[in-house]
Amino acid sequence: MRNWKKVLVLLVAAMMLFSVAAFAAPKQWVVGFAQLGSESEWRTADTVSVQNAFLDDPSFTLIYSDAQQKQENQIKAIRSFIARKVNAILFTALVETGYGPVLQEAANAHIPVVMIDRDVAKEDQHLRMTIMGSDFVKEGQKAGQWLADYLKKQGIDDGKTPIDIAEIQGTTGSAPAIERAQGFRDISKSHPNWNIAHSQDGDFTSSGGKAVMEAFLKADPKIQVLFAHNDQEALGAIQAIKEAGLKPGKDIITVSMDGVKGIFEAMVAGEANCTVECNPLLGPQAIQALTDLRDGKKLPARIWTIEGVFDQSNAAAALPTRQY
Ligand code: GYE
Repeated sequence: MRNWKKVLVLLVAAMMLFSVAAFAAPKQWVVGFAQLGSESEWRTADTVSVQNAFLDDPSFTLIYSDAQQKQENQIKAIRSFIARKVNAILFTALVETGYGPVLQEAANAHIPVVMIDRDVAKEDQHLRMTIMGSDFVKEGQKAGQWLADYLKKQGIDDGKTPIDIAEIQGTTGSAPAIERAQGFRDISKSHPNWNIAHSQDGDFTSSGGKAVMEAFLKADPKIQVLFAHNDQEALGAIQAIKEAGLKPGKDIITVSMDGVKGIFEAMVAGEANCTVECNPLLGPQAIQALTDLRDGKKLPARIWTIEGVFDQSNAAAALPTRQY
């Protein structure tokens, strides 16, 4: 009889422990990530950051999809996530428009969509939970402000003589291309002698940047400044400038965005002038947002990333600490 009681007590204790453990263990979530492609060092760092954050948290399983910079592939990927009844979708929109119907399908299936890096257009933003990433308008303004300060310090800009600027834009219709262009113009409009003489899409790639810069240089030998929407395009353009027999960083001043290692090396070599940081290491933020969502917490409408500006004055010191 006594033994019976002991067994019973032990059994009840074990059951209690088990139920506490079952209660404490987070619910397993499957999350689909509709990434847009692998067009730049930045994108690779971003993808790896998300994948590593998922590996670090076994309560989440990641289904990863690379759309190879094609919108229709992204739409297909999101539809397949819905069909698989994932718990949530992480989504980086290649361009801002054209995702309304598929986002509506996710909403109808009660699958929350969390944007990471590039957002969708205003009219579709009610169909996603939140957006995490950079302030692209501010990045454009930082680039313009750096340029204004630099030209002044170098005695290049007297406020009257025209300054010929070439702009290599990011993928047409994408949030960073639209907003970086806008931010830069917020600053350039108070410099009437700045002339954005050329502006073309380099698709955020090095080969795109090189081809666009080659065409610019053929058409116009007076270009003094290159403003590229990402470092990858700037690195391609630097190549084109060198091949044209000019010195990048001297004959043509460069300013671009991201802060990838390649541009730091170019700055240290004197071949690039400035990069405005855009942090791709969004994985931990993504996991945090998904955890909050799973716990039933309300997500903030916008999760910002904090970033700096680097030029030849601090590039060498910062290079060893760069993580991407
Ligand atoms: O600047 C660029 C990438 O969306 C912020 O996309 C991102 C941009 C980044 O290809 O390198």
